[in-house]
Amino acid sequence: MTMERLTASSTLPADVRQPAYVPSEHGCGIVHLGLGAFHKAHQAVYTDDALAAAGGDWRTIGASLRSPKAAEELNPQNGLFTLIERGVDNTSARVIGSIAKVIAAKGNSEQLLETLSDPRIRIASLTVTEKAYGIERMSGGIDTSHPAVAADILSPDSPVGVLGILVAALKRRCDAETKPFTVLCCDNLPNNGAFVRAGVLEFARRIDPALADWIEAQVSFPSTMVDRITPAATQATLSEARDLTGCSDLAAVETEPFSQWVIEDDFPTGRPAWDAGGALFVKNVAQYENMKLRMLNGTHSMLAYAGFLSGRDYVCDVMADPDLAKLVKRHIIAASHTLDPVPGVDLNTYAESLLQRFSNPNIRHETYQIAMDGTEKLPQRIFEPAITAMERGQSIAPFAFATAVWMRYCLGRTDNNATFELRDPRQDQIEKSVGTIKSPDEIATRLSGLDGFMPKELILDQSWNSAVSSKLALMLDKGMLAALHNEAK
Ligand code: CS2
Repeated sequence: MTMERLTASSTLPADVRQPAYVPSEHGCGIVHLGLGAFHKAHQAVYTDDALAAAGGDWRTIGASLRSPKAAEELNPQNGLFTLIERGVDNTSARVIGSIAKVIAAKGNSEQLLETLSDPRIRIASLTVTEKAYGIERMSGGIDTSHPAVAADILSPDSPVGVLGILVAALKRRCDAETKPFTVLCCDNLPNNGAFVRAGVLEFARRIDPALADWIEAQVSFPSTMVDRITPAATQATLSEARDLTGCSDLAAVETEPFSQWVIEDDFPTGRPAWDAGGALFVKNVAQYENMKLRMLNGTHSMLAYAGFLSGRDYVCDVMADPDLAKLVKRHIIAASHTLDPVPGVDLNTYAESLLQRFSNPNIRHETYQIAMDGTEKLPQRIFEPAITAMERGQSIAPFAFATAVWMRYCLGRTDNNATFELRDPRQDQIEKSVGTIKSPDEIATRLSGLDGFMPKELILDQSWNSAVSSKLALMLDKGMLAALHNEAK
């Protein structure tokens, strides 16, 4: 028997929480670019809470720039989807009503631009991943070799990339003399608001300097720290959603109970009452962002490479391995020592909560998923804290180890010579630079030298280089398990 799709007219079991408002009675105030599992498990939930608590025309129109999948999954369901929360001891399901619809914008951004031109849209939020922006990390300038940036400079009126779409939409708002939307970056990047602002301004200046001046004066780009561990949805997610709701839901997602959102409160044209869902509005997000990037994400990247290369498929398997668990703890503590105090947060308690979150056996978070896009992640997660550790005279070993294990991963084969895809935007450059080279020193030198990747402070430091290459050498000589055991001693 085929089960009915989840829609606004589905009757749901009493233990499935439903929107405490009538979704169709609320207009849209947000466009979200990059509508994937993370948005559904995070911002969409805060907006659902805000609509329930304070009402308002704040539903979200999603857009996906890469694949039509999100639109195909959500539009036939009136934007509704099931959020499965998996704690250590219990699982619960909740249907979220904050998404109105999704626009599939790949290859045709006109509908999205029209939507963004509507003055009722007051926020354009983003979770497009680090690599989608086309902004150079070190200089903060736009990367004209990024395919979308290059294409959009040539055809700014029919943009395909993030910067091009934001600038073309803001141009329409400026031309129509309507107030702009606030740009809310929710990607895991330090000072993410200022980062996107710099990219948008430079892109705009290239095509229309007067527009750049208008954006500079009118548009706000608050920074945010977002956190919720959300593995990619699988068939198991969808079948559990069926069991829990009695409906077929192709858009279901699963996530952990923990959730955090810290936002710089700078929304000249208003915002939902996200604080009703527990979001924290602050003046300065930087300390929170660094805490999360260095302690959570930095450790994640280290454990993803170390775990994947030693045959651990999931983060919870990593935590069940005594050597790896020790290295995880060591990394979290070392990262915490590179931070300045974070208002209202006890870093030891935060460290403890990370260990528990990583150990949750019901969250099947693949190490291979986290390993993706290393060149986009290591600078802020590993290199920045490594420099601070160096300046403060603290041990650099945990950061050198994380770097070495990423380099080992870049060779694209396990100890048993099984090959795998790196899944990194600079995969070709990585493969070319390491080729068939065998010497660990040479591999380390070449990967450290990838253009614009590792900061000079590290490249020029003798003790850093020898720590990285000796750790890599051990992995290559003795194999991953022995190297991990040695590192964890
Ligand atoms: C992870 C993050 O895939 C990754 O790189 O480190 O997606 C992480 O799970 C989230 O930032 C948690 O909030």
